[in-house]
Amino acid sequence: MTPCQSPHETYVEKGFYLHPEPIVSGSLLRLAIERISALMNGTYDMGAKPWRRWNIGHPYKMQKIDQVHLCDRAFYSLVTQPVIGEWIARVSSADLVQVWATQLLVKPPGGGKLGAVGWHMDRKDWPFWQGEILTMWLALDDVRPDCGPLLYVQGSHRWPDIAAPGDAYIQDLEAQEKRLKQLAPHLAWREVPALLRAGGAGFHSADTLHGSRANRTDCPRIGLAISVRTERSRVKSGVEDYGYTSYLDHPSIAPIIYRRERIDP
Ligand SMILES: O=C(O)CCC(=O)C(=O)O
Repeated sequence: MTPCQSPHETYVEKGFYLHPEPIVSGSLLRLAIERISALMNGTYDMGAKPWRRWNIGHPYKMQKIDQVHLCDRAFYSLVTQPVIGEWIARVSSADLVQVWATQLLVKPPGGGKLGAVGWHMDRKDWPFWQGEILTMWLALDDVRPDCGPLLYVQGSHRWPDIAAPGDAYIQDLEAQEKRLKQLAPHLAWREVPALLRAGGAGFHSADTLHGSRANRTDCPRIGLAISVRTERSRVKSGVEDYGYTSYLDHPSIAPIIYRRERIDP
């Protein structure tokens, strides 16, 4: 970010924005972190189950809990903190921010490539949306260079379609990178890691190429992905949505976490 650039200008230019310093308080983070082992064990305190659990109990693969805000009060409270909505609105310059998906992401240490997430653009996985969709990746603990931080490819949100949207399930990032570079040798490849203090966040557009490598520390890397729509998004009809767009009228399944008040002249 050049000194006079706003978060929104940086986001528009690079396809992501990093806010390494805490946005939310340590006490809220601790409440959420303390709930993770119960969640992993299938204990939910809001009466609903997650929509999907991925690799729970696997020693090395990324463990994920989809729609964690529906099953746990601490996570619901975290996701709906006004400051989260305000930051997403600041970065995207949106008038309305509505959560439609959350994912608790725990990358265990020691698994090498098994913990990696391949280069991908989220829009490929979310064909049921058109327009503005973005994700805030909130660090629940410090994210250091060797723990397999989320990586963004700067400017990739402007790449033409030829440069393939990638695949999150491929774990050989070097091979993917080589292939992408062959497909589009003229495109600049500049990786930026989301190095964050606990409570800090990275914000990325659904069109920004991102992924993450192995966790080479002794501790899990823990994050919460909060995916939102703004007033500039539309649901594509006739496309399988796995339920994600069916609850947009439901205030707690898809909470609106920011609405800009317009004052009539
Ligand atoms: O946490 C990661 O390493 C990947 C997360 C991701 O792909 C996302 O939040 O869109």
